Amino acid sequence: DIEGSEFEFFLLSGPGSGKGTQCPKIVEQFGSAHLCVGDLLQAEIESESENGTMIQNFKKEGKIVPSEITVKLLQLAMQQSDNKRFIIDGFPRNEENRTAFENIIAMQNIVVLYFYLGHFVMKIEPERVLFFDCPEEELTKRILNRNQGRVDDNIETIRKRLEVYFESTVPVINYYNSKGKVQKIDAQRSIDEVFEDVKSIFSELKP
Ligand code: UP5
Repeated sequence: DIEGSEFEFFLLSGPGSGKGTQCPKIVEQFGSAHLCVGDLLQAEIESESENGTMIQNFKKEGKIVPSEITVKLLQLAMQQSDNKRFIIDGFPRNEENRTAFENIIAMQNIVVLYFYLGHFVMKIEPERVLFFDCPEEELTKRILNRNQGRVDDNIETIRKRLEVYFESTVPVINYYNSKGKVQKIDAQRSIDEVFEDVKSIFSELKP
């Protein structure tokens, strides 16, 4: 349920940094809802919806799908969930995504109006942003080793995805960093070691 959600975590980092690997572990231990926008888009492709072909082409090119599509899918997934804790994986990927998402959350809040410590609070920003820090060569190596037949897991598309990441997503991470929201995790370690750090961040939150 999008109204009165307790927290949203954004997971923002390079392609292949381990977002999709860590999320199921977080869900298992902390019971949040994992919303991977890449998976929501893939479901659209597979359901052969009217936007499916266009989304597939963006993905093949490593480009960012227009916000009007991703925000709508995200909003629907949040509304359909019974959970009030969301981990949003791989989004917002550029400034346009960020402002489009903030606008829908702000609109919801105008309806709900949070009353907190005597002030009306518009909670339009995520509680925190997790950033998995990992060098480019390691990202490329991991994606090339994944071998799951993804249309974007080839060297040519990986280069484009990395370019888009540095050009468009890193500024979003920097924006949240300037607001003190970002928690950086060294992701060039084993899956279990990374999860130990993730766990300690989630353990600080109220149950
Ligand atoms: N692996 C994971 N952790 C490891 C570790 N610690 N040590 C060694 N190996 C590790 O991991 C990648 C691989 O590395 C796996 O084989 C894993 O076993 C291993 P994974 O957990 O899958 O990494 P992740 O960060 O999730 O990588 P992914 O490639 O899925 O990230 P992307 O951000 O590129 O993918 P996403 O699905 O979010 O997006 C795909 C495309 O969809 C985008 O390029 C874009 O075209 C589109 N999109 C949008 O347009 N808008 C959006 O908002 C979202 C997506």
